[in-house]
Amino acid sequence: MNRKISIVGVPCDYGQQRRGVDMGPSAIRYAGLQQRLVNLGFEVEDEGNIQVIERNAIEKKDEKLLNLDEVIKVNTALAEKVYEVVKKDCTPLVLGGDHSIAIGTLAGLSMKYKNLGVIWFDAHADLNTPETTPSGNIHGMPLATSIGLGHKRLTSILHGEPKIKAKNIIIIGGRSIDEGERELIKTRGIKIYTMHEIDRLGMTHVMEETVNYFKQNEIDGMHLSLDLDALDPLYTPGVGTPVAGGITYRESHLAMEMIQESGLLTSAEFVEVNPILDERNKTADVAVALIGSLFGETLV
Ligand code: 4U7
Ligand code: MN
Ligand code: MN
Ligand code: MN
Repeated sequence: MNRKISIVGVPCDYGQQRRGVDMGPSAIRYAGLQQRLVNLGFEVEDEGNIQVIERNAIEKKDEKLLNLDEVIKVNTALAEKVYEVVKKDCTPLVLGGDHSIAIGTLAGLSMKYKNLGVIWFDAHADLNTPETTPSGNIHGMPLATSIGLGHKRLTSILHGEPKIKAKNIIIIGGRSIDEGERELIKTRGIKIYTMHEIDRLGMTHVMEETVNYFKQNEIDGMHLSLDLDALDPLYTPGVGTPVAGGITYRESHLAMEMIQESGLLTSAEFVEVNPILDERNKTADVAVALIGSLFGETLV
């Protein structure tokens, strides 16, 4: 990883029904993000926010995929921004926003990385398609979209090819997986460490296997997409779709530290922080602490 980080905020809440997650980027910045990275010796440029049109101004349409036009608009702009950032050899650090924004991040990254490894730290698999979605919420679809499955207008953002390969995805923390997602995990050979495997193997083993797997696949870059609902709601209550029985504070830090140690990381995004549902910015504080570990803070 190089020593230049570009922060990109995406105040988007169109991928799901609740308000609040649009304030995620502000909450994470307010928790001291930039200083934390500067203290680690990085040159940090805050690129500001991707422009998102005010939600109240939108008339509600009767559509299967909620706010499809707006999600496409935000993600197209984000994809172009991420591409711009990697072109100037900076490390993108994207702040959400709901998880639909991973569609744009991965589209942008795909312009540079042709064999990108993706760690999907999440309670959910985000592998729904318009056919399988139980909710119509696009934040449950970014992984499927990025392997080329889903609404044509979403899969063709920036270009029409799949943005990542199914075999280069590792989901960590899964504990709320829908039927259609289960099917895709099996048929497409997507790797997943559910809470059951994390309990049995321990996070150390899970992360060692993750790093070795990516090395075997000869990835040319590694992206971390971290949904704060991967952690137990005890530590990150400010998320829209909390699921009990999650990853602990220390386990998640250990995972970040081991990603840093691997030397493979080339980009990251932190999503789904919802300050309205939070307790005194606790979830944003955890996000910033995790980012600290991810970028090299050590305990001594
Ligand atoms: B998140 C869900 F049905 N699977 O598709 C869906 F359970 O980005 C939840 O991981 C998706 O927070 C959660 O709506 C999306 C549901
Ligand atoms: Mn998610
Ligand atoms: Mn989730
Ligand atoms: Mn969520």
